[in-house]
Amino acid sequence: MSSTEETIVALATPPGRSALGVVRLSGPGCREISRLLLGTELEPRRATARRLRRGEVIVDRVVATYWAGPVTPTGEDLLELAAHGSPEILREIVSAAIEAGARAAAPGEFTRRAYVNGRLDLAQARAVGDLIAARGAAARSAALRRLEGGLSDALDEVRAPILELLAALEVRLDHPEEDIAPLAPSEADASLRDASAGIERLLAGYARGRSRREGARVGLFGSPNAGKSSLLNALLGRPRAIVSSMPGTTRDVLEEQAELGGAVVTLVDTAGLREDAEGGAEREGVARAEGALESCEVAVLVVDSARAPDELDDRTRDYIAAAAKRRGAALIVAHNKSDLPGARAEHGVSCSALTGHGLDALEAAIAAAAGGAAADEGECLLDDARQSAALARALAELAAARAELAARPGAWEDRAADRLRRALALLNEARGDGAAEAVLDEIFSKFCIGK
Ligand SMILES: Nc1nc2c(ncn2[C@@H]2O[C@H](COP(=O)(O)OP(=O)(O)OP(=O)(O)O)[C@@H](O)[C@H]2O)c(=O)[nH]1
Ligand SMILES: [Mg+2]
Repeated sequence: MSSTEETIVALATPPGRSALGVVRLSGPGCREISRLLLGTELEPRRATARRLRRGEVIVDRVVATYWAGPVTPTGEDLLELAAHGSPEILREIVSAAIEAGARAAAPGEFTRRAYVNGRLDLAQARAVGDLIAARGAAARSAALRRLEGGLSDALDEVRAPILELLAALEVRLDHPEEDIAPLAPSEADASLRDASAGIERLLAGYARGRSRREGARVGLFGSPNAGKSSLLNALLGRPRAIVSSMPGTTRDVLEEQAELGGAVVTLVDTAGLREDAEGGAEREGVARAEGALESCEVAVLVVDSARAPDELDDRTRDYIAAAAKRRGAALIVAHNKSDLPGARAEHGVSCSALTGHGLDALEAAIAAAAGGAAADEGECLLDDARQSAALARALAELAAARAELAARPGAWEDRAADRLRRALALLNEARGDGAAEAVLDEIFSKFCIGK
């Protein structure tokens, strides 16, 4: 679909009224089209203010910049027209460009051309989409790191020992007459271990990467009236959930996305847990809260710190703590209502949904548990299911190669080389080299037009 013979055009800024709007063109026709629309030759890389015409009609006064390919973001000639941000003007400019020989770009086509022309690899191209879609500072910086090639570099690092080992094997297999000394199995094993460890590190970052993008689920649990809904509202900064002094107010599970301490999370408010829940709706609410506990990465146990816990509170606390432990979820205890006289806080965070006291600390504790902590800033992240599946299969191939080595130390080269070739192909697949057209279509169709 993306014949690079064609010049494409699209609005690069969001539709609607704004101070400026940018129309972007990429392809071999940029120079000619700029001459037709602006009546002049543009000097490359120099922003020039000109009147833009559609036929005889002046559409707007624009700032036009032309870049000559191939050292441009798309790898082709590129033309950017910054106009006044009126939808009518911008539509006119796109129409004028089409009349002058461009065609409307498909979603993601600019980025796709960058990929086809070797300006970005597929991991980077995906990162462009992620960067634009990213909510929260952590997701943004992870996407930016991938755009800068962090993941590609990490994959190169993993590939290096495999390539080296394969080359050493192949020269021996292809030239048996040369009488080269056989490879020491222990050395080969060390290379394989190296590469495997690198892949394992990338895979370990996957779960965290995904929760960064989609947001970890953070559930608020506890006894009725502890202030779960009040805390949800306080963390969101708006009255999303109904709050009342009646225990058993919240009946359903309520979910809202929020950005806490740089991490995107999905906050989940639940019904207060109690065994003697009255009536169908409240019992159903308790059942749903228990269900929500099964899907959260972080459980916040909210307790009313101004009230001495009774036996039911203790059982609720134990139940939540046990469920969190069983699932490997982080547990944070929020001692709410710290503003009330007699409020006590043992281990955990002391806070008040009412006054806002301690909410910063609670946010920070949630963000750290949700994996958005600044501690792992430098880590390269893998957050795509397809890439992680390819890496997992590559890891299995390396394990199989090591098994060959262990099983037949005298005659392992041939079969191990086969495994290594497959592992390399899978690593290339993770990187997106030679991705099938259908895969590209799927990836780029998720982009908006103009990207
Ligand atoms: N003084 C004080 N009151 C609070 C605080 N947080 C909540 N409350 C009050 O406690 C009562 C219960 O609050 P909710 O947020 O509805 O409690 P909940 O845990 O969602 O209750 P259920 O949905 O019934 O399980 C309300 O009257 C709130 O105004 C707080 O930090 N300080
Ligand atoms: Mg509630």
